[in-house]
Amino acid sequence: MKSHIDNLAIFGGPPAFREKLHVGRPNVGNRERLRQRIEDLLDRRWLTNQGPYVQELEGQIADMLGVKHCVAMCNGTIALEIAIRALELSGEVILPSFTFIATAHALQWQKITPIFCDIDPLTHNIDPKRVEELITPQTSAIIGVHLWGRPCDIDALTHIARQRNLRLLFDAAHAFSCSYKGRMLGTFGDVAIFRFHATKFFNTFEGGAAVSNNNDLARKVRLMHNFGFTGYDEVSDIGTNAKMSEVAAAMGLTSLESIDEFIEKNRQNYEHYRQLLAELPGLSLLTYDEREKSNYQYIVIEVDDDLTAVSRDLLQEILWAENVLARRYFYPGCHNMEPYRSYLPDACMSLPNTERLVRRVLTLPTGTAIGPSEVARICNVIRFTIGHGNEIVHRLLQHTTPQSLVPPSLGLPSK
Ligand code: T4K
Repeated sequence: MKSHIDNLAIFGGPPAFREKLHVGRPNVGNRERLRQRIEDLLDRRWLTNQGPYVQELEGQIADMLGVKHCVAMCNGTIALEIAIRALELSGEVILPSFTFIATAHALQWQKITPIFCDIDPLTHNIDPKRVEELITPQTSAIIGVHLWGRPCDIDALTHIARQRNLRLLFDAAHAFSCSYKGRMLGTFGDVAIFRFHATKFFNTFEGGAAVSNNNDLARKVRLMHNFGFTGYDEVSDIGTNAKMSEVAAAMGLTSLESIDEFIEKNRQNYEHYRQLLAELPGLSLLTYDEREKSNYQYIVIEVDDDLTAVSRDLLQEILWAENVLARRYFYPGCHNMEPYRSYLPDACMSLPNTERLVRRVLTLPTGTAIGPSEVARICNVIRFTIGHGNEIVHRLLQHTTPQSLVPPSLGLPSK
């Protein structure tokens, strides 16, 4: 435990953790069940192409969410690209800039212009009031991202989409097993996308899915994810290869059996963080609505350097030195990354809340790989750092330039 600033690893003290602590280590369910399933699929010699495990997984996900159709795919990005194509989107699509770059790239990849919309600073989600201002005759759709698993203002977005005759998609990459007004996310809009990447609380190694209640759309998505084949020798539409493999589905079925356990572990970690980070000046923890179903897979803090001497970036440097690999998701915002930065150089002017938030947010480790003792040690470093902010900054100023306040030796990654 840190009791003096010399104990901080940034000043040469021993790091709080010997091993690096990642934000999201993969959750692994019952290994024996996974091994059995892998043996079965090997015995069957059916490894991909809509095999029995993929079909079973699609059925279980559709039942769990209460949605008519689920098409499992090899990752979330291609699921989004296919949904965009199946909806025949064109021109411009409105989406938040405060999201993972894949949401914007899925549009640009298909020569559709992403129009970045500002967020509500309280929810971190797309602000419907700003959406309305961005609609032009070229607009074909809105993509809402349920960031951190917390739902967008679905009612307002649905209203706008209906009134302006726009398609409505949801990037629900973070929101598997979460609800909005008691109804599961995935059942709203024309289509929703989930992602089951290794670092998500529910994973299929790599994977994703498109879910929809629209029969025609679902049929089209299914065709497109398998080259457009309607039979061995017949192709009815342009398509690609986005199929999920049987081994990925085996992992998914095994993960589903432990999903309640994973969520409970995340919830416990979240509760510990909530208690241990309470009442720190300039630091707030993003909370989940207890009335909704949440997966609690992101521990998100905001650092307000008007109220504390320690900036978000300095706190991250200090945590990295302690081997706590806290992440600045989704810094610096899609509009500040290429190719968008070059052809939308003034985008930052219309995204003041996004610009502010990308400088404040930090995500902390959670998942089944960590428990109360790790959370306590992480929070000890954070509380100590905030409590001794002036002293730490003063010490750093003696050794570094005031512009950076960050010792270059730590070499944080650029993303
Ligand atoms: N839409 C949204 C809103 C998204 O957030 C994402 C993905 C997508 C769409 C696209 O879906 P996919 O096409 O990916 O299905 C991670 C994920 O790679 C990325 O997929 C995800 N968003 C994003 C939020 O987080 P990073 O930058 O954290 O790096 P990564 O994947 O290297 O992993 C994070 C840490 O986890 C690492 O530091 C090490 C550890 N790790 C990672 C892997 C892969 C492990 O311990 N084991 C592992 O197997 O992006």
